[in-house]
Amino acid sequence: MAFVIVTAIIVIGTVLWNFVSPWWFSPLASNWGFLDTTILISLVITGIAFVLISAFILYCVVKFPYREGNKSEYEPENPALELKLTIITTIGVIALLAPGLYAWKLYVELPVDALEVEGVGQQWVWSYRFPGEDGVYGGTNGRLFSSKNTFGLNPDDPYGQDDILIRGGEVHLPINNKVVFQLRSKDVLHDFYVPQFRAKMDLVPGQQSNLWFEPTVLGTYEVACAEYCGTGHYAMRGVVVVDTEEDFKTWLAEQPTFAETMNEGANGEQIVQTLGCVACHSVDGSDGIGPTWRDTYGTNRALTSGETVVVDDEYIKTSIVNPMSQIAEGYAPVMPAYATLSDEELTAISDYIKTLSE
Ligand SMILES: [Cu+2]
Repeated sequence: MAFVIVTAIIVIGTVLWNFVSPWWFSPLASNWGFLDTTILISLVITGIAFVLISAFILYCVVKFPYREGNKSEYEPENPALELKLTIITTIGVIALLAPGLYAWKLYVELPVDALEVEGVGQQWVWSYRFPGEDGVYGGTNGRLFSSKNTFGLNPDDPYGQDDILIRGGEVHLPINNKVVFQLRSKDVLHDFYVPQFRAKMDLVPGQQSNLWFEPTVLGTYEVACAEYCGTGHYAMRGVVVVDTEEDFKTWLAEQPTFAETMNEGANGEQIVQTLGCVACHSVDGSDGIGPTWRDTYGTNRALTSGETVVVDDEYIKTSIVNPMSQIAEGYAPVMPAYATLSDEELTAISDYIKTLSE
């Protein structure tokens, strides 16, 4: 009897939890309400199956308890019952699958009249590219990636010159406008996910994946990488700001084109944002995967080798080019080497870190 009572409480509690739980969908801010409906249909169908099967088990426990001399009947075939169960199960499976397949069809059919944005993921930062005035993206090639040309754009491609580059992790989108994201990754698997938009897509190195949605509520939303991508995965965050059409246009006009970024001098703050250094090294003093940069220039640093060194230009530059040669005490040896940075760029980074100690 105790089994029946405890099981009944668990079943009733599980069902009730779905109604009182504080963990529900975040407020919807896109056209993908149908995805919520699909999840709810699955929840209701599996919920009904769960309750019915649990009730059947409890009924059997009560109705057929063990008694001396009782014997169970041997009944290997029961065509009528098998037919009934097959029909019910088939209807259940169809009801579970059909809404999902329909949603997937809508999801993978890209709208033609949409605004196009390219989303680029790398450990552990997001960046974006708009095709610019001509509406055509310039060609890219993985071999062209550098600390300056972080999108790997072909500098000789006329279509690429006006491409608008968003390097700081914050992208703006106009409200009530369909947006197609073309996603690519520079290193490992990532996943572009804004919970309020519901839409979600993997970024796969070496290929392009697509995602579309229509933002329907003004506001600021967090992009969270939803595919484990290394030590700094938790810090791979970005921001999507949904603007009015007018605000969006003003914002877009202020962003640099590819041609402009290729002509600009080395800017330390820009470089560390573009390379994603700030995912691990905070500028506000908080501790991260690596040491913070706030108020560290000129201080002493203990290394795992037992030595103590002064944080100066030399130490900073060596740490970037050859991080394994001097690991700070208390931190894991996980920093990638940035050996392709020019001396001008290294100096710019060091100068930037220096300004954080003044
Ligand atoms: Cu990631």
